[in-house]
This record gives sequence, C-alpha cells and structure tokens, in this order.
Amino acid sequence: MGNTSIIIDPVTRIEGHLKIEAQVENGEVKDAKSSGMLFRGIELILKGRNPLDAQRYTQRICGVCPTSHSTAATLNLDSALGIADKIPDNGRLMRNLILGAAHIADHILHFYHLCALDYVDVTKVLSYEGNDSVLNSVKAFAERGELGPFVPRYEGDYRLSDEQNLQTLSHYVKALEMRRKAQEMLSILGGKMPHDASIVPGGVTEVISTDKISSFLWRLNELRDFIDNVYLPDVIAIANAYSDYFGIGAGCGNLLSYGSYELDGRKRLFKQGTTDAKWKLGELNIDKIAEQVKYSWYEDSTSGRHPTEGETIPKPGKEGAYSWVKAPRYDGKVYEVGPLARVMVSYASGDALVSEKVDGALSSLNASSDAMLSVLGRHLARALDTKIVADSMAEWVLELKPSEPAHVSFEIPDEATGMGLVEAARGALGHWIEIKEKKISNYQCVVPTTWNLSPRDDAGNPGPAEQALIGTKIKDENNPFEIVRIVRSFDPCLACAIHLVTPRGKIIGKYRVS
Ligand code: NFE
Ligand code: MG
Repeated sequence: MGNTSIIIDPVTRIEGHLKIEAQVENGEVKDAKSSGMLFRGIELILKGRNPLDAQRYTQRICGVCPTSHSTAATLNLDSALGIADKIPDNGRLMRNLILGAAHIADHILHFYHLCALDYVDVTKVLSYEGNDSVLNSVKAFAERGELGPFVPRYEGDYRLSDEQNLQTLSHYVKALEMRRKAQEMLSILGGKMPHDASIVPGGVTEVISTDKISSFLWRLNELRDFIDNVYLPDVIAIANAYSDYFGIGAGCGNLLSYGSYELDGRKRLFKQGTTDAKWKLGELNIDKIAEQVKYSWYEDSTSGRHPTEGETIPKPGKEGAYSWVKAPRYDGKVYEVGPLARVMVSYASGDALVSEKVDGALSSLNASSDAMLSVLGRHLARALDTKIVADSMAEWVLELKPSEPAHVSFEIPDEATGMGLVEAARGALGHWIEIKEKKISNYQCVVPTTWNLSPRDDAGNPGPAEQALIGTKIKDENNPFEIVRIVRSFDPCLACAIHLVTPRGKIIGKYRVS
C-alpha cells in the first residue's frame, strides 16, 4: 500500500453531478475534496421577476425535492408579504401533509434505490434456485445483459445472508410501488408531482373534501405498514450486518436543523436548533449563517455574506477553487444538516417522541447515541424521521375541516424582504428574497447539499462530507466501498446545490482540480 488518489467522477446513484477525490496514504484517507460540477443559476434567473414566480421557478431546481423548494419559497413569500401568522389551519395542515408525502417518497428512494445496492449482493441472487417472481425477473434481465441499475459496482464487501439478499431485492422492487403511492398521496393535495401547484403564499389552493381525505389516508396507511414492517426492519438488518459502519463516517460532529412541520400554536414537530456530538442543544441564530467562497468558483468579494446580502457572481477558473458549491457555515463553523440533524436536535431538546424512537432503535442494536454520528446513524435517523412524520400525518389528515378555508388573500408590497426556512428531506433549506418595485431584486437559496457537500471554507476547514471521509480506513483501494457508502449516507443532491447546464452541452469553461 502506498499513496493513491481515488477519483470517483461522477458518484453514481445520487442526484446530480458530484466528483469526489480522496488522497489515500497507507490505506487511510488523508485528504478529500468534494466538487459540484453544475452552476448555481436559478437565483440569477429570478432577478427582475414577479415575486410569485419564486414558488414556480425554484421548484425547477430539482425534480426530487421540488416540494421542499415550493415550501421554502412560499414561507419566504408569506414572510415578505406579512401574512406568515395568518395561514388558516387547513392551509398549514395541507402544507405539512404535502411536504410529509414528499419526505416519505424521498427517504424510500434513498434507502432502496440509491443506497441498498452498496450492501445487497444482487449478482449473488442470480445464482439462487427457486421460483420467486422478483428473482425470475432479475434473471430474465441478466440473460439479456440488462442488469443496468445493479452493475457495474464495487466487488467484495457484501455480507447479507442469501435469504436477506433475496428479500431486500424484493423490497427494492416493492419500494418502487411505495414511492408511487407516496407521490399519488402528494398529488391528491398538491395537484401533481413533481412540481406541486397548490402550495402558495397565504395557504394552499386545494379545496379539501372527505373524498380526498379518505384517498390520502388509505395510501398513507399502506405506506405506514411498509415503513414499520419493511423499511425499518431492513435498516436494522443492514445495521446488524455492517455494524462497523456505526464507527465510520462521523463527519464534523456539529448538527443544525431549522425545525419543521408547523403544529397548532406555533410549535414544530421537529425542533429548531443545533447540537454537538454530546447532544448539547444550542439555540439557532439565523444571523450567524454565512456562505464562503474562497474554494468555490465565485467572486471572492462575495465571500462571508449572510444570505440576505448574498450574490452569485461566477468566476470560472478561479485559482485554488474546486467546486461550484459554496460553503455555508454557522458562526464560522462547519455544520452538518439532514435527517440526522433533524432527529438529533429534537433528541437533544429532550423531545419525548423522538427520544423514545432513537433510544428504542439504538437499544435493539446494542448501540449508544454516540453511534449516531456515522454512516449507519444517518440511515437510521432517516428511517426514524420517516416513521415519525408518517405517524404524525395520520393525525394531521383527520384535523382537516372540509367546510373551512385553506387560504388568505394578500398584496405584493413595493418593497420587502423575506425568509423561508424549512427542513427539506435532506436537511435545512433556506430561501431569502428582496423585493423592490414589486419585483424580485435578489433571491438566495442555501440548500442542504450546499451545507453537506460544501468544499473548504475561507479558513480552510473541509466541509461535512469531506471531514467524514478524512481519516477513513480503506480496505481495498480498487473497491472503495467506504467512500461511496459515506458519501451516499448524506443523500447528496447536487441538482439542488447547483442547477444549470447549458443546452446541448456547450463547454463554458475547463477546470483542472488539483
Ligand atoms: Ni434535490 Fe433538496 C432536498 C433541497 S437537497 S433534493 O431534500 O433543498 O440539497
Ligand atoms: Mg473524519
């Protein structure tokens, strides 16, 4: 073993285009760089447009989590228009239900279709005898040389039993159907998916009926059954077989959540705040968020600004930079966001519901809460997040009142500023707007993947995923499972962090990352 540079470009089975470069010395990652290779352009497109366009346009940032963007844009506009505290209960509840449906779909997608193949040996499944319908279909694909999503792959570290491999593969197929159910549920209240049409400033446009409530509820109950009896048990099975991954990929140890799902009385299902690795709760002061760009291809003069002052001025080819992703920091420090942060900030706050779920899962795995800062901790937190949201949705949907309004009217002011904070599936999502002459004069989106896959900041501190990689032991440099398992545990979405390419692939610059 000597010194090797492992470059994975692109990292597959994530959303968008990410390059990871790891310097490995004597089997250990000594340095890591995360590079996002699209451009952050939607903010520029919004300048000069009608403020209401923000909800429509920002959803086009991403086809996976458009609902998070419609929610953040709408909360942003609610605040700019001065109607944030006037949203009727039906509007608040339907927003929660639409966002929750999106989160359920997203988390099932992440675990089964983006991550499970790092742990399940599909090639081995092909050698099994028996007359299972999923097995027969996969064999038929293999005979035609069409094993597309399953190969190519890294070879070696697959540890599930034959029965578990076959069962998880069958759940992979079932999960496709479950995602469709969750998207249908979202569409009942959101009009369509992707890019819902009903979440708007003032509430939602949907008129609720008992018919819609029952259509929503039977799908939700089917999903809750899948979460309880398939998803959570599969996460636990993988955690048992790969328990060393409770000690791999810790990251920076600081977690941040905006809190999410407005409850009656201005409370939130998940709490807002920060926590450290000892689960010490911190109050969140939004003024302490700033985006740094020393290592990103943007003008240095824009570095260190709060999003209300933020600007997106590209500088391709900038010396020393290696990513189009900016580096958001809180109080000058590196923070991880995501389901792990969402769940553990509530845990640190002593929230009874969340603590019971986390402690229960950990004790069934003979693990302590220290283990949450890890690859498996992220998967476990995501599954618990799914369960907590789905169970809460079953109560919210029954609080809807068909005869009552879901929306209040508003006027667009000549001048205003706004802020919309929400928990997207992948973590803290913030939108900021400035309105002048009834038009958008500035718009900034700081998305979860901007935090998690950020490059170094102005002080040279690596981003959360970079820190999670640094120090990791790589068993087989030709099959660096550890790297992809760590990166995918963050569920990166580069389309969210940076979102534009030119039509027909025109080259706008060439960059050498060194
Ligand atoms: Ni494109 Fe997104 C979510 C947002 S992540 S998936 O969730 O915002 O950066
Ligand atoms: Mg590390």
